[in-house]
Amino acid sequence: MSASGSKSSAATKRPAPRGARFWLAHLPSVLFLIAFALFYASYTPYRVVGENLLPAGDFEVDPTTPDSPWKERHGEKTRWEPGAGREGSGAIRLEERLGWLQFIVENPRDYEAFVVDGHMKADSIVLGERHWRVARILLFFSQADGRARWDWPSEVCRFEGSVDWTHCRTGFTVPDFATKAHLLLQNSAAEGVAWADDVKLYPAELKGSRYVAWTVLAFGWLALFVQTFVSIRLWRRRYGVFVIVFAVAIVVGVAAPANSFHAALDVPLEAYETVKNAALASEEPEPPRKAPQAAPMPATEAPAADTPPPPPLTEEEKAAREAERIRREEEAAKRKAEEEKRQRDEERKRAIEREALMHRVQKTGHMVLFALLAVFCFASARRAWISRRWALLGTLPALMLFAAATELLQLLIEQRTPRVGDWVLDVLGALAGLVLAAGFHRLLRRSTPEASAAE
Ligand SMILES: [Ca+2]
Repeated sequence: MSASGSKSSAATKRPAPRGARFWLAHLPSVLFLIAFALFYASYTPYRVVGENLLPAGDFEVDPTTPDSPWKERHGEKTRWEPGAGREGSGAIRLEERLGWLQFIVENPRDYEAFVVDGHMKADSIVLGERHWRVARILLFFSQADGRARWDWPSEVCRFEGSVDWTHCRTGFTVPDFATKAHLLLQNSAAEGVAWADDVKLYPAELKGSRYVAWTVLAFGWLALFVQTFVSIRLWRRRYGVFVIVFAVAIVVGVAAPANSFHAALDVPLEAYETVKNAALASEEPEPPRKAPQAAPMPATEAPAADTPPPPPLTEEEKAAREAERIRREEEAAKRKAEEEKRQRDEERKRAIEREALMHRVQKTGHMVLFALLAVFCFASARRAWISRRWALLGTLPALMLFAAATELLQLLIEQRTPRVGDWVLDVLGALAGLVLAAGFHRLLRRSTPEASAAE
């Protein structure tokens, strides 16, 4: 079929059967991808190499006492419930809006990887205003300055609605930046209660067989798409170059480590901050300078300067001044601490906002790229004299397959995780592009009669 594909201008009169044959020829690749996905569903690249590191993860003793190795901050939201756990044992109860319990590993770099194993039960969990505001088990890493790094995979499992005890198990490679690992049981949902029980944290290593799995996938990928591109000589077709450009853009977007998005997003955000701060500085005539000036020259001494030679200070006066000085210093220190806390809170808020923004940018960008890819696939298929029906029937499954393959490709990238939800978004984007392209095509055909005569 590659021979007939290259002579598209000569063979203008045979639309539908070729479309069918074209997609049938790809059946083996499709089957391969499905088989690989099924295999990978039961495969993990992590091997447990040691004993459970978590003390009292079965919650048979209260983990919220001050001497417990577990830490929690939102006291009343995090409660030990004997009898609420699996098979009538004890469990930890986490209530809506930030009930959480944390265990910190102080030396994560001693391990190559971790495997988190645990159980969670949820009752009427309602998603909050952010995509992560649900009931979850997490393992996240923080760096030397104490900041948590959300650009590294962290989610073990998440729960919405009501579910009975559910088992989750996920592996995480320890990143180079990690100075601490945090195992977190969290309920930050808008509403609902969650329980966690039998939580374990195992030291692990990466299996050598993961390279075999990755190589097989990489070959399948090449077979599926590069072979297609070459066999139909996509680059020589009208709009074919656009198809290639957008397909490559999507693959690069998927393959790029998540923190490169953070870095890319930092540039405009920092520029915005700089401009905003500069604008604020020029509007306000140096307000912060007044406060430090007032501190060394207390206002209470001002009237004393008017009276002629000041009498020598009595002991009481000296003591009073000294007390006053200490009081001022303490006040200044308190103000400074408050200011620092405010700045830290602000920084954290900004980091959360930025994470949310990055999430939206990434998802929207992906959908837009798939819509554009769909438009040019449709245009290119039409140009190759595949009928409109086949252009639609052929392009949509091809795009769905491409989307699935890009999700699978994320298995090869340590910091990315394939998600069905992402695939659905991609397909929605492609669908929107196809509807647009087909609608536009129909409009064009109505306005140019010779085009419809060629049908
Ligand atoms: Ca238990």
